Parts: sequence; structure tokens; C-alpha cells
Amino acid sequence: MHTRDILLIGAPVDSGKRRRGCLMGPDAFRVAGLREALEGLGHRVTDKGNVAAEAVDVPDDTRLHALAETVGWTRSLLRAAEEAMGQGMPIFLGGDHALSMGTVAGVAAHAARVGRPLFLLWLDAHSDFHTLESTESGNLHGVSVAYLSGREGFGAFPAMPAPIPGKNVCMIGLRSVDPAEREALAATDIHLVDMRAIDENGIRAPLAEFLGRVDAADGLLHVSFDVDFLDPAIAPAVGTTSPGGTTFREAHLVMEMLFDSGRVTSLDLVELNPFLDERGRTAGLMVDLTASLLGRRIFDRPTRSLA
Ligand code: B3U
Ligand code: MN
Ligand code: MN
Repeated sequence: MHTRDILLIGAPVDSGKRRRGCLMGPDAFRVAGLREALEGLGHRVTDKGNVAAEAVDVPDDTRLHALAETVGWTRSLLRAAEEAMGQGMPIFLGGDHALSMGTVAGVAAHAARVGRPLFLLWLDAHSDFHTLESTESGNLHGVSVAYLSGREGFGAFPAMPAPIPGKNVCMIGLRSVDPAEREALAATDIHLVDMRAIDENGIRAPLAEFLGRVDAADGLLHVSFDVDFLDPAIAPAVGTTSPGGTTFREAHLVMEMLFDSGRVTSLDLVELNPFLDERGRTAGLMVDLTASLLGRRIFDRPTRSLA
């Protein structure tokens, strides 16, 4: 199997929403054995420890929760991600989904530097497509894709180095999208795969289509995996549970297809709140899914039926 150099980078971001606990995420992934699982697959794994938020001089805004802190995280993670991309495949251990503004911006800066197009796969119940003006909750974990797409109104944040075109973005698992997000998404060519589409046609076809386009463009692929992509019955450790999520089997199939594509060059694991977990169950499932994304499989060769 293809051995990879994997960098584990802790991003204990907890500023993207009011409910606290995601700052414990990086250590929960470590305790659940992420490193050991990936080494067991033959990969070289380096744990780089945790990144810290930069101190910034940004005035807070009463409408937005923890704006200055989130801008500080974006700045430091942008640098950490760009540097890590030159060394191997970074896996960012969150932390809430606000962290992806920094990680994906850094990955985009790297992609632009090496002259490769960047594709973004957003596995999430939510579209995270609010601007700082349209957010109703003021929670900045709900604005990440808008920032990464280069939408206006992110003045306090570092300029997005290379905005990702909508046709390079695919969101799978959608089931909680606010009216302002729906309207803004309609004006883009982002690929939207909601739970109804998955129920009607399965999860394989839209992912295969997207991966085909990544291949055709010889692109880099960043996967941003929000725990609430999964059904809360199998992944209870999230602050904003949204019923009707993907199953154990659908999620593993997505991970196996991503491995087979050979395209994934960086990964975020976000929104794990260990304070809400049941005996490490969600953290353990996320570790197993990450192992599937990096080559764990049931058999090493295609199986044949007996018929
Ligand atoms: N769209 C809502 C809810 C939300 C977004 N991301 C999560 N929840 N986890 C908002 O607050 O922007
Ligand atoms: Mn999210
Ligand atoms: Mn979500």
C-alpha cells in the first residue's frame, strides 16, 4: 500500500459557537488511538502537537460571538496549514468548524503556489454558508464556506489567498440550511447533496461524479468532516445534533471511496465535543472512519460472490 507522511495538528478551536467543549477534541482523538490506527496501516505519523491562536487587535462585535479570537485562530492555522502541506498530509484535529477558515485557506495558498486546483468536500449537516451579516446565531462556525468561497464582508479576517470556485466545492449530508444560506447557495455552482438525494439515489453516485472531476483536473482535495455529517444515534458527541444523518455504512463507503481515489491531500476532523460523548464512542468512530479514508479495508482484493 502507498505509505504516506501524515501530520497530526491539534486545532483546539472553541470560539465558533457558544457551547464549549470542542477544545478537548484533539486530545480525545489522541486518546482514541488515531496515531496508532494510522501507523498500523503502514503510514508514517508525526504528531505536531496543538496550534495556538494568534493574539490580534480586532474589536469584538456584539452581533458575533468571539470574533477576535476566531480571527486569531484563522491567522495561525493558515500559516500552520500552508507549512504542513509542504511536508505531508495534514490531519487537523478540531476544534469546531470555524477552524476550517484557517486550515483550508492555508491549503489554498499552497495549492496556488504549486499551481494545482483545489477541491473541497464538505461533509456536514449544515452548509456553513453565512456571511458575517447574514448569520442569525452570530456563531462563526457557520460562515466557513462563505469565507473560503471569497464572499464579501469578511474584512476582519485575513484575505482569502485563493478563493475556491463553487464548481470545485461539494457538500454532502445537508439537512439544516437557513433561508439566507439557501438563497446565497442558489447563486453558486456548488454541488449540493442533501439527505433526500442520498435517500433516493444513494451516496455513491454523487461522490463518484465529484471525484471524477477532481481526477480530470489533477486537483488537490481537502476533506472537511463535521461529526454531525453522521447520524447522532451513532455519533452523539456534537453540540448541535441534527437527526437524519448518514449511517455507519454510508460514512464508511465515503471514506473507502476517498481512499480509492488517491486524491485526498488534507483533512479536518471537526465539531467533536468530548464532553458530550458516551464512553469515547464518537471519538472511536471518527478514528475508524479516518482509518478507512487511509486504507483500512475488509479485504485486500475485490470480493467475488459464490454464484
Ligand atoms: N446555520 C446555523 C446552524 C449551524 C451551522 N453550523 C452548525 N450549526 N453546527 C448557524 O448558526 O449559522
Ligand atoms: Mn460545520
Ligand atoms: Mn454541522
